[in-house]
Amino acid sequence: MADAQSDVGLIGLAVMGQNLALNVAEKGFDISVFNRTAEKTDAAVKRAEKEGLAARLHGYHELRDFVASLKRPRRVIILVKAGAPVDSTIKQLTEFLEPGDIIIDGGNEWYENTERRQRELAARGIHHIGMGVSGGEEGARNGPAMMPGGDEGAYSHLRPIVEKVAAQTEDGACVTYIGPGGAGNYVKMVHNGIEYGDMQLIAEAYDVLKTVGGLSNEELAAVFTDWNAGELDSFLIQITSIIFTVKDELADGFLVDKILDKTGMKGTGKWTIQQAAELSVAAPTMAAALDARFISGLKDERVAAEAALGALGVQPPGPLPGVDKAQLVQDVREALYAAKICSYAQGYNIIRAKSAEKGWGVDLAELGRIWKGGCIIRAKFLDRIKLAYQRDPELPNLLVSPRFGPDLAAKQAAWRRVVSTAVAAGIAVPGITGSLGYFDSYRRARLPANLVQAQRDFFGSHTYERVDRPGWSHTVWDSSFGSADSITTSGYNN
Ligand code: 2AM
Repeated sequence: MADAQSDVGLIGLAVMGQNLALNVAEKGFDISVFNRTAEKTDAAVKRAEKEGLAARLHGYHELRDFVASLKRPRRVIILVKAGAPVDSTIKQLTEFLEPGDIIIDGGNEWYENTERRQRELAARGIHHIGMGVSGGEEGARNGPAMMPGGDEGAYSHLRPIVEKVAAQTEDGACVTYIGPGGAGNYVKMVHNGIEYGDMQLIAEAYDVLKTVGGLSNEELAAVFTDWNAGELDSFLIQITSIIFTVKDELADGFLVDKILDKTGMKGTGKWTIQQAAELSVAAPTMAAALDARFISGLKDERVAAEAALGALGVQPPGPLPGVDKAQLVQDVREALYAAKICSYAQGYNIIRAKSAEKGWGVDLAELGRIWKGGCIIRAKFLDRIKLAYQRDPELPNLLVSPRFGPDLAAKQAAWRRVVSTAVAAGIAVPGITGSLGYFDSYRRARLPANLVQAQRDFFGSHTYERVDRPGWSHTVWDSSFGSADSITTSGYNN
């Protein structure tokens, strides 16, 4: 194929890349594809033939030919492993690119790597867009949510393609320009942190219903199916309801019960919590989800601890006698929803803080809109988040939005009952509890932080502010602990 004719190119033909390439072809664009290992290119071409898309998907074994097949400005999506493989792919690719061409990295890349590449490539007139893609393999094939960040002018060349390739909702395509620099990767990272939180909250709900309520898998499937018809309507609740119905093919029983209780992870959740700490933004629900994954990894230690502490009378949790199952199911549903609102509030506040620090101008309402479809956290309630930020773009916290405050007020009794029940039964619900602690801290005008300030001043002369007069004070709380000679001094500046 000598004539430049493809609308877009894609490098990296693992499953996500193959699926995205087929999706692009299906939407009526010509796409050239390339992979380091040629067999995957051939496999992608074979799949395109099978799916009736061979006329639009063109495989290349040489990078030079691949680039030559693209219309200018060339748009090349790369979906290779994040980190060094992206650098080496860009290095090889840029040998054949020209000023004005656009590289789009669709991987889960650390945002600062994207910003470094943007600077390096800008020196050669090449644009680089970091575009988070969510939706898993199925989303890539049928319509993911996409979060592109970088030069807005370069994005305008990409927009007609991604707006067709993205998932579609009644509210438009699940893609929007996120902001300059690494904003797109950053928002995708927090999306994944929110996803960690959602999955942990659902797992805790499952644990309480199963362990305290004694619900069978059939009952759990019915409960989650019912929940998915209401305010909890979401992809993760839906797939959870299906998981409970799947029988084990190798033995009797359900597959879910045969799966080892050790959670894997790839890093975006950890990055989110590191960022929360960097920005001094509280994110206890997502942090609980991350901690839960760490502890889940200690399977052998947990088995030994259960035996050792069991011998001392610390018994594993079990069903509570006389529990009202219907009430428990209703309470857990409300607790899950309330806890989820708090988790999203944390995620949105991380993005808000970073956007302010970097001057990205991220539109939080738009994130609610594009996450309504395609991505793993897609959920009905994201529409309400969109409306909350449309109504007040400066909203300090979703908890005080007129859209969510009343929900939290209405659900707090059930939420507290679930936490009490779980704690009494000895079931860890750190996500649901973390959310409640977040709510209970944020909603109080006065916290016990006055005592912490007193302690800091006592042992470190860190000074404190008073509630009744301006300025900073220091007190010698007990002269036997220090040598300062004045009792109170003002004007400290810590
Ligand atoms: P491969 O098929 O040749 O291994 C996911 O691993 C994708 O990233 C695959 O398409 C893989 O190509 C690609 N990939 C991983 N490391 C790479 C590298 N250093 N250079 C180019 N592509 C790489």
